[in-house]
Amino acid sequence: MKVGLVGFAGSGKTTVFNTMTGLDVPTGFGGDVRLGRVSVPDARIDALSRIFKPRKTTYAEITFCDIPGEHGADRKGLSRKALQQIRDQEALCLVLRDFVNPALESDPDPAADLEAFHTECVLADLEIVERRLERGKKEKADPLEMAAFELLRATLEEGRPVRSLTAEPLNRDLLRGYVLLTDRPLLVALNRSEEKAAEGVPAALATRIAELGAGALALSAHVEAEIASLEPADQAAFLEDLGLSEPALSRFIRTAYGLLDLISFFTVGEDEVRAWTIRRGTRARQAAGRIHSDLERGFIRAEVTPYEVFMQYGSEAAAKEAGRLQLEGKDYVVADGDIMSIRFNV
Ligand SMILES: Nc1nc2c(ncn2[C@@H]2O[C@H](COP(=O)(O)OP(=O)(O)OP(=O)(O)O)[C@@H](O)[C@H]2O)c(=O)[nH]1
Ligand SMILES: [Mg+2]
Repeated sequence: MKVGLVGFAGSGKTTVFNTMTGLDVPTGFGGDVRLGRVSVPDARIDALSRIFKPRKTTYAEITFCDIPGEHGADRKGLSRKALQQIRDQEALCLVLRDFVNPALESDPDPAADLEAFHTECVLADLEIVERRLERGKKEKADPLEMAAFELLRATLEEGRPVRSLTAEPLNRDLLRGYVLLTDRPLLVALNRSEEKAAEGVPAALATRIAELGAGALALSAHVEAEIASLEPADQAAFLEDLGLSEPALSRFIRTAYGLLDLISFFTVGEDEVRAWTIRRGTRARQAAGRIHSDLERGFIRAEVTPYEVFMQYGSEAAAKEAGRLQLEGKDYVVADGDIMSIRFNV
């Protein structure tokens, strides 16, 4: 599950990446593509951990990929290499610069950068779509597939992202094997100067981002880096001074996690309180397989206590007494926040 940090040179991607991962990749222009695993902050895991006082607490994780922006050119075009790096990602976080970067001549213009990035992605997708249509004509390809690609072409020619098409007009099964950038989930992070750290995304920009079917949030990478470097006790006071309730980074990571359609189920006990990552819609038996293949193979049933129910009764035993423990079979669709015990036999 890879989330790519993308955007133009000097927008603050590496600064965000370092702060999230605790790594120390050099900032400033260029560099290599870097991967870093990031814990997904989850207040539910914190609460469960306070109750069980386990030896180990494990959060869900996602991988972020820091992709260097391109330099040297005034034009905002993306090279083949950059496009390939971006295509490797399952979801995209576009970091827009909204601070004065002394190393860059141009003033910040996040709205223009958003349009430039979107246009690049539309053009890259159009190229793929047109090539498929052309080849399809020669091959007498499946008419349903060709109709889907015609729809893609019309959508892209209007400058609209493929992600704006719902499953009803567009059957994505027909697009297997094609990577369309404007169909990737997109989160736009407005990287603001320190003074504007607590201000949200300006209305006009927020509207445009919503139009593109993307999520939006504002942060100041410098401020986030500073927060991360403080002792936990000092963090709260610093956040309060800034008028923030939590680090924007926590929200950023959680939003990226949700963007991938990922949810967590939990296992609890004195040894470990742990979040496990699954795609929304995963059934109990496959979910058990995330923990161990034996649990999937020998699956008998899952004992499920939804997080809210657990907190209401204070323990699995009390929830069970109240008749709120769910006994579920292999086809049960696991919900976000389910606390699970798997019964199995191998
Ligand atoms: N004032 C201010 N400067 C920032 C902020 N975020 C990043 N910078 C600075 O901007 C410069 C570029 O930041 P990077 O994180 O390297 O940017 P990048 O997007 O990774 O750049 P490339 O990898 O070259 O595309 C560095 O000097 C950072 O210190 C911010 O929120 N405020
Ligand atoms: Mg960088």
